[in-house]
Amino acid sequence: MSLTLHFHPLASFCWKALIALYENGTPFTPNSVDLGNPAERAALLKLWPIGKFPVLRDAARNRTVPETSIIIEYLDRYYPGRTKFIPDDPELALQTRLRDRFYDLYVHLPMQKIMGDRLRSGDNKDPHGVEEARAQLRTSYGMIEQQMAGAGWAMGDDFSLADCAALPPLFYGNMVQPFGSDNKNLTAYFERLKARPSISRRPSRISRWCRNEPKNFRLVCRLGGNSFVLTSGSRFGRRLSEPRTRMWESGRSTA
Ligand SMILES: N[C@@H](CCC(=O)N[C@@H](CS)C(=O)NCC(=O)O)C(=O)O
Repeated sequence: MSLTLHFHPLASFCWKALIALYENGTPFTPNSVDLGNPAERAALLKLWPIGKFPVLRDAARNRTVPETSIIIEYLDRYYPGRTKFIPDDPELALQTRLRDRFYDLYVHLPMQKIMGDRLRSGDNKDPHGVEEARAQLRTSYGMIEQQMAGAGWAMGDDFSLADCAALPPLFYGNMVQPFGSDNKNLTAYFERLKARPSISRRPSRISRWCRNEPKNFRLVCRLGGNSFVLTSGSRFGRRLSEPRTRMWESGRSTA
């Protein structure tokens, strides 16, 4: 198998790439990266010194591809399938990329800001930044409400890159800044996304964590024979000083 995805099964941006791979049944080897393991972290940094995942490695073409939007465009070009993530029509392609940017920059990043702040210790909290992020999410939800006035996908009839980008931040976003009663179209779109087979394959047990707003939590998720544990002691917020070593814990599962 030529493709390897270096990722973590609970990381929201990793879901975006996974959705694209599952969507077309593209064969790949999953390599879950435990950032708390110095050797695994060093291996990821060697591939992509920025140190963020997912990263796609294509042995057949000797290419290392970081950044989810680029990974999905790469898959579209070199490993095409039934779902075409970026339309051929240049104008539609531009609009699709714009929606993708919208979801990454104006839904995903503010969601990460709020989520990350919850896990920071008292001294390091950033209430002003969190309030800005909440305001951004409310604005973005309002825009999606207008965009999704009809049924269907972000770009209309065809599932695309924009939908891959939409699900992960909406999933966590709804948890940290719940959709309002005036977000009916957004809520309906979110339900359609969750029902899509490529999406319902993501780690199922995570929904349990989401229902119980995590202050003290322990989330266990199984994927491909590995079990992963995320606890309230794993602090996103300390990640600038000592963080990566604490973010995720993983271990072999016998189940
Ligand atoms: N722009 C990147 C964002 C990737 C990203 O933020 N990944 C997060 C996981 S959701 C990560 O690597 N976090 C670990 C860290 O920052 O140490 C993309 O689209 O791939």
